[in-house]
Amino acid sequence: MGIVNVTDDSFSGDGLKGDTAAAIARARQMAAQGADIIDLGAESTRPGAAPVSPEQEIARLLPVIEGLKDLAVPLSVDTRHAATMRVAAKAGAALINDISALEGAGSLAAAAESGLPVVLMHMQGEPGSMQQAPHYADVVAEVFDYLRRRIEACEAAGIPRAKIILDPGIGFGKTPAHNLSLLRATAKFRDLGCALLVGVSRKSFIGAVSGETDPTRRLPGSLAAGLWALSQGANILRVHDVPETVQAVKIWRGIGAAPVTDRNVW
Ligand code: 9MG
Repeated sequence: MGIVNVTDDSFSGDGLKGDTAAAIARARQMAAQGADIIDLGAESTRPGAAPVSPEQEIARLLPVIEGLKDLAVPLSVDTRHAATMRVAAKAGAALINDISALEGAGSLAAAAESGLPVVLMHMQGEPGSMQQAPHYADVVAEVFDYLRRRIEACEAAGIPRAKIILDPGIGFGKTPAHNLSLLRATAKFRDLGCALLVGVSRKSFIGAVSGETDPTRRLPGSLAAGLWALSQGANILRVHDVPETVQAVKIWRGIGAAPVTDRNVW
């Protein structure tokens, strides 16, 4: 899943500041480079970021979705707003990616009516303040339990489990240690019976562990964490660096697909 941020800013330095033509070009480039999904977002989720109104969000996203109508790769819309979900679904979006796991007013109903698959992500707090004092007694158990309850809420609203993709929300109200614990436990989230999405690309825990302060220089750490997640059962990686990730995944898959015999194992 390639990330296209039509935001004023972005923690990773890739915000396209509402530039429709640049967002369309970036999405087409990512599709040509091998992305299977393009995630379009118009609200920065950088820690400390201010919220965006649904009207602003729609004004930024709709022309981009319309400009990509002919793209063979499905579009995901990254939004917490029911109004945006409705407009995006009508315009042709194929997936709803909600960092608030459809907790917003009317979001469960809007997503259910759309019939689209949904990404339910865990976040402690709000983007504006979530990194001030993240706290858990047991981060894996709490995130697992939260996602289980959100699956139940979705099913009650008419969204079947088969259309639900879960995401532990790396970096959303979590310390570096919380993020590492969640990644270590990736396989456990498969017990919930849904596909898994993981977003580690350029995130601050990679900086905390490696010492790399510039997010645009965190590709090696992003690939290491992403391949770990895939090896533990994740199905989708949300990434900024599409061609590099596609190459890494091809090699990872090739190794996994090779027949293992006592002749070719050294
Ligand atoms: C919008 N956004 C930013 N980071 C994300 C992540 O890790 N997962 C999902 N689903 N969305 C994200």
